[in-house]
Amino acid sequence: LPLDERLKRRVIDGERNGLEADLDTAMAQGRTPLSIINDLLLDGMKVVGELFGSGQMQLPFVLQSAEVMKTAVAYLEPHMEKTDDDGKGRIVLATVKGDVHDIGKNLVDIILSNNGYDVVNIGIKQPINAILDAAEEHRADAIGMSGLLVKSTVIMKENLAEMASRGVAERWPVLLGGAALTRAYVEDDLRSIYPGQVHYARDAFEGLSLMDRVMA
Ligand code: B1M
Repeated sequence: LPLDERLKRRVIDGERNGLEADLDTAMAQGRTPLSIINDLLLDGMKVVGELFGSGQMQLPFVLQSAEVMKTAVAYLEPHMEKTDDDGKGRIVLATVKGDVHDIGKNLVDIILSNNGYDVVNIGIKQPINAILDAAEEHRADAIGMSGLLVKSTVIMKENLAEMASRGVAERWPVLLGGAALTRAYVEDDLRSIYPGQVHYARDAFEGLSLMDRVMA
């Protein structure tokens, strides 16, 4: 297979042997780490999602695909461009309660960290109390919640309602992202229950531009 196709295939097949060598070759050929992730590896992940969703792929294989994705991102990360900016603001990032998906959240972490933000990534399955405690403790300027399950979109709504009832909505602008969310749900439904700022980020780059806007 041609290199691009092979890298995509590695994610679909969960094949790690020789992954680093292929990543090196792709970079040597002039592909940026971000283009490898966005244009090749995430394409493979999309196929995995489709195969899993239609019952053609079982969970242990999805896990292997996720491992390839994580290994690749960790390998590429030191090669990514970083700005010299520093101290642009601090964000607490979490995957919401009940949800283990963290590849997207961790990409958001990398993109924000590489672009001058201080990211406090508290991990997966985080209840709202833990998120707010971390935001308080680290004096965060914003909170980012990720979640991929449909159930997580409901949890996000509950979290915002909780923040509103505690009167902390003005303190923390919230960024939301994840495959099950839609812009309309965030901007029409969630904004109406949250007296502070709440924004939908389609991907990690929109997350970055939103942070830039929030901190301006
Ligand atoms: Co899961 N899973 N999974 N899974 N999994 C989905 C989400 C699913 C859509 C697959 C499917 O059925 N087609 C489906 C959800 C269906 C639904 O809710 N309606 C699903 C399911 C059902 C499940 C389990 C319930 C399966 C089971 O146990 N029977 C289980 C859930 C367990 C739980 O959470 N309690 C489960 C488990 C897993 C694995 C552990 C095997 C693995 C996760 C490994 C890991 O993350 N460490 C996994 C995977 C890999 C997927 C798919 C195939 C791929 C997800 C992924 O990493 N995508 C996924 C299919 C899909 O998403 N369509 C699926 C790549 C990643 C970069 O994209 O996270 O969307 P994403 O991030 C994007 C944007 O969304 C955005 O930026 C990123 C791009 O730049 N973004 C943000 C995300 N968060 C953001 C936050 C921001 C800003 C932007 O600011 C704060």
